[in-house]
Parts: sequence; structure tokens; C-alpha cells
Amino acid sequence: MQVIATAGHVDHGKSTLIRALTGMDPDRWEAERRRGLTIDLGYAWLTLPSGERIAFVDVPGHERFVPNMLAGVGPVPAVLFVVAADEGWKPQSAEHLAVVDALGIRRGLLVVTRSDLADPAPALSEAGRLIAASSLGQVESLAVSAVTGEGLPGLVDALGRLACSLPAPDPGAPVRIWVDRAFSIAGSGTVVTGTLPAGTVRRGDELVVTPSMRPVRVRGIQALGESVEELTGPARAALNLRGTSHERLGRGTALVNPGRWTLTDVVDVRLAEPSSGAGEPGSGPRLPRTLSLHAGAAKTVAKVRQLGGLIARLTLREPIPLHVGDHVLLRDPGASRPARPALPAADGGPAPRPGCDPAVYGAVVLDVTPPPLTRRGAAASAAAELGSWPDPPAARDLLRRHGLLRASSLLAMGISEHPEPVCGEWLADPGHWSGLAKSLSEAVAAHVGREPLAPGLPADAARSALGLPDRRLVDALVQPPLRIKDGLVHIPPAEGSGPAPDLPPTVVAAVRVLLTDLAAAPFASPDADRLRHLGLDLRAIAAAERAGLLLRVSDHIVLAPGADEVAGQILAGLPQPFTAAQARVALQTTRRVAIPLLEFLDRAGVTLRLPDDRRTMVSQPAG
Ligand SMILES: Nc1nc2c(ncn2[C@@H]2O[C@H](COP(=O)(O)OP(=O)(O)OP(=O)(O)O)[C@@H](O)[C@H]2O)c(=O)[nH]1
Ligand SMILES: [Mg+2]
Repeated sequence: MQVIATAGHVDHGKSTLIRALTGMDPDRWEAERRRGLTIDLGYAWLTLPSGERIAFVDVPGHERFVPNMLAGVGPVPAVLFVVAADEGWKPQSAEHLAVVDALGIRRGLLVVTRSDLADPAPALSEAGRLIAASSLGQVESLAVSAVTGEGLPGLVDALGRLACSLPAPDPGAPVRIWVDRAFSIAGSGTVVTGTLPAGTVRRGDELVVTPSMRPVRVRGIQALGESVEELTGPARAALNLRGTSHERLGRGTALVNPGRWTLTDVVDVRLAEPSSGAGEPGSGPRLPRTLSLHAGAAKTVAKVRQLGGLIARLTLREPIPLHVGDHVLLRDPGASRPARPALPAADGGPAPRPGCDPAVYGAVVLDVTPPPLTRRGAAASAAAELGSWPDPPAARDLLRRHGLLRASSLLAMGISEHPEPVCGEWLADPGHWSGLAKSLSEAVAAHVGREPLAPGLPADAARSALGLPDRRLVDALVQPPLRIKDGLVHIPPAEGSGPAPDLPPTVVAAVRVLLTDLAAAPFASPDADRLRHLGLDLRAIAAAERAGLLLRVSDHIVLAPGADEVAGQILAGLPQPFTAAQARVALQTTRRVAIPLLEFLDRAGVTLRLPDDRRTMVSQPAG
């Protein structure tokens, strides 16, 4: 099954066309039939010659009912865009196209109706040009008359081609049925209808109703008037539910797989680029502070905080089940619209994008659980970070922002691919994880300093010192030379360093942490900040040197004992004589360390500085 929504200005013949195609009247209400005006969504379906079935969601064109239109179009992958031959492009043609564009809908047909009343050619070319500039791009277009039947067989063929061209979504995708009607049938109980964009729902499934997250059981499924055991999206579905009354369900609620969606009332989004001429590229449109937010068939109020560039934080009045990468639509219901939409320049200049409707903005969700923006400058740095994310964001991007995430949280954000967990189901950003390892060493060293006689830092204290959400993360962070025993994290004395009885335990602990750093990068001497952080002042360094725990190359450059010999061996491998720059590269260090180290080796008689500032080894090591 495919699901296609209509779109187009009021009275342009959408419902009449659906009736002519399907033989079913999408205007369900007596008031709609009496007034000849669609007020709410209508439903009808058609079986194509190929056997493929198309469910239509017929939307109202009247300006007053745009929210109903949005609920119908929100979850569908394709539209039937209707323009009347005798009226041409009208304000809600423009607004509906802006909606389609903001939602990122990429497939559709242009149908010029009422072609028995006027020459369809001008409407075909005008609408075709405007639609081509939207997310729909070039679409197949044709003229029909629902009254004479002219063009309808061609439309059925075009629908067949459209249906074939639509991507088949993953049948295993998480289920999110956007409810558009809920009622009660005597003898059956609660029934809801809605659009299922992707995934599979089966009889007997347990789903949860958002936003209450109350579980419900699927007692029965109907699709296009027939009972079925299971249904795969895209589809229109009518579900008979156990465990709830229809009053709890209504348009805007959704039925979702438990654990697969994040019910959220704060999201960070990337706004669609403003249309050409409406600002610098990459700079955001100026949005009102409060807008309606539409996602699927749901609607709520969003407070908008623009963080910078195209990035904004939306705070929603009611929570909605969302994934990273979802398209949402923001609309200013109060904005006045031009009586006549912008037309392409008479000189044949580029058509303005339909997004230039002042009242409709598209946005893509980047983060469904964004961290609070409390620090000074947090908004600007969030805008810079999120502005650089790809579309759609991946696990790596979210991990960089959040540091640590459970695989299940990531799944509820809509991301199933992720790196190896660091422990259990915890995933970590590599940079954040090595920072935590460093903080743990420091916390242990500081603890030894405060309580020299204590056997180690309790893992729970380490967890809270590092602000970790789970104690098992402490265990995973403990790596040599740190050890964990009986729930205590400690640093055993380094092998061969021997006892240093005259050194205060704070210094011993700090030096052990330093030596851990140096084990990984032997010539990356800690900088002044790191030394201060560890509480190692000049006196302490001198004492540690006397105890043979450190090699002091200069006042501010300290390395592990023996680093000078290692440096000598590396430098002997260079073509002689060598420059300071060559030495720096060979030692994989910075100028800050290389120059004092070379001077140290000069003083020790290992290297000789030549008049041209190059150096040569004084005595090559044997072998
Ligand atoms: N002559 C002629 N009249 C048509 C044709 N299609 C629709 N109409 C008439 O146009 C009027 C509006 O048709 P609807 O189908 O209700 O239009 P709509 O787009 O569904 O209107 P809303 O749902 O209110 O936005 C009706 O009076 C129809 O009879 C057509 O192909 N030819
Ligand atoms: Mg209608």
C-alpha cells in the first residue's frame, strides 16, 4: 500500500477528483457535503491495475483548516498537488507547497483539474515552475476533468508510476502511528485510525500511547476495509485497541513501540536555509518567539530560542515522540499572508522558493535530549557544534555532545548503529573517556594526598567525583597503573621506583599520575597547568628528582627517569649532524621540550652543538 495526501487551494477540486478516482466520498461529514467544503481529513482508496493499492488522505484547502491539512500531510511520503485550470495558483496553493517543502516531501504529481472550464496550460506551467523549486522538484503533471472524466485514465497510469518510484521503508523500523481519529464502536470498543509511515504492526502487539505512555494491546487491525493480521508501512491503519478508552486518544497522540522513541518536550533543530535573498547563507531566519509546531499528525506550541546560525532550541508545551533526523514544521498561525503569492520574475529570473511563505518554516531535529544551556556562552557553542553536524546526525555526533549515552537511549533517539560499548550498554565519546581516565587518576592522587594512610579511593566516591551515572563505569575506567580491589581504587607503588620515605605521600601520588601520563608519551612533558593541577611545585619536583622518581630536564620540563637515555638512542638513529627540528620530529615532541632536552644532553656530553646550531652524537652507543 502507498499513502498519498492531496494538497491545493480551497475549491480546486481535490475531493471531487478523489471521488472520481475511487468512487468513495472523502467528505464524510454532513456539513461538508452540504457546504461543498472539506473541513476535516477524508479517506478513500483505489486499487491500481498492477494490484498496488493507494490510500488517499484528502485534506481541506480552506485557510482556516490548515492545521487539519498539516495533520493529514505530516506523515505521508507523497502528495497529489491539485490546481484548478480556471483559477490558477492561489494563496493556499503557495501555503500548501511551503508545507510540503518544509516537511521535505520529495514525491508527487501535479494535477490541473477543472480543465473542462479553462485551458489548463497556464496553470500547468505556472504551478510546475513553482513546484520544481520545492522539495518535490520536477514532478509529472497532467490535466484532468473530474466532470467529463477526461485525463483520468492517464492519472491512474501516473499514480502507478509514482507508486513504483516511492522508496520502500524498512519493515523492521520502529512503529509510530500518528492517530488522526479515535472513536468507539459498540461491541468492539476503542478504534483509532492513523498513518503508519514505516515498520510493521501485528495483531497482539503491545504499543504505548503518547504522551501518557500507557500500554495498549492491538486486538485487531483493519486496512482499507479488510481485517488483516499484520500491516507494514506506509499504510493507513484502523486499530482496535484494548486497555484504553477513545477519550484518551485523539488527533496528535501516537501509538509507538515501547523503548524506540524519545518522548520529548525540548529539542535542538536545524532550520531550513532561508530562501534566496532572505539573509546570508547559513544565517537563520528571524523567527517569532512562539510558533505552532507540527510533527506527523501532532500539533503543539513551541517556544523558540535561536542559538545562532540556523540552530534553534524548541521548548514544547506537550511532549511528542521524536527521533533525531525527524522533519518538523513551524508555523505562525497569526502571520498575514500576501493576497497573491510571489510569482517568478517576469524577466524569467529564478522562481522564489515556496519556503518564502512568511509563516511556515521547516526544521530537522538534531537532538531530542539536549543538555541545558546554563554556562555563559553555551548557546553560541551549541550553535557552532550542532551547525557542523551532518544530516542526519550519527552516534558519533551525539556521543561527542553527550559524552556518555546508553545504547538504549541512542536507540530511542532513532540511532541503532553505534561503537563498541565501554561497559555494559554504555557508549562513550573517545575524547571524553580518556579525559575521565585522567580525572580518575587525579582524584585518586588527591585522595592519597588527603588521606595518606587510606587504602584507596572508594569507587562510589570516584563515581560521584567524576559525575558518572553508573558505578560500573568506574571499574571500566581503572587501567594500569591504577588498580581496583575490594571497591577501592588505588595506585600501587611503581615497580623499581623503590620507597621514597622522605617524600610526602601527596607528592608520591602526584608523581605516579605523571609517570602514567609519560608512559604513553615519553617526551610529552606535562605543562605548567598540569603540574599545578597535580600540586607539583618546584620544591616538590626537586624532592622527587632527589628521590630518583623524576628526571628534571629544566625547571619546567620533567620526564620519567631514563628518558634521556631513550632520547640518546633515538637521536643516534638520525643522519648526523641533525637540526633541532629533526630531533623534535624524531622524539615526537614539541619545541618547548625538545630545546631544553637537547641542551640537557649537550651538558651531559651526549650531544655536541656545532657552530651552525646543528648537533652530532658525541659517542654512538655500541651496536
Ligand atoms: N467543471 C468542473 N467542476 C469541478 C471539477 N472538479 C471539481 N469541480 C467543482 O469544483 C467545486 C469544488 O470541488 P471540491 O472537490 O469540493 O474542491 P476541494 O478542493 O475538495 O475543496 P476543499 O476541500 O474545500 O478545499 C465543486 O463544485 C466541484 O463540483 C472539474 O473537473 N470540472
Ligand atoms: Mg475537499
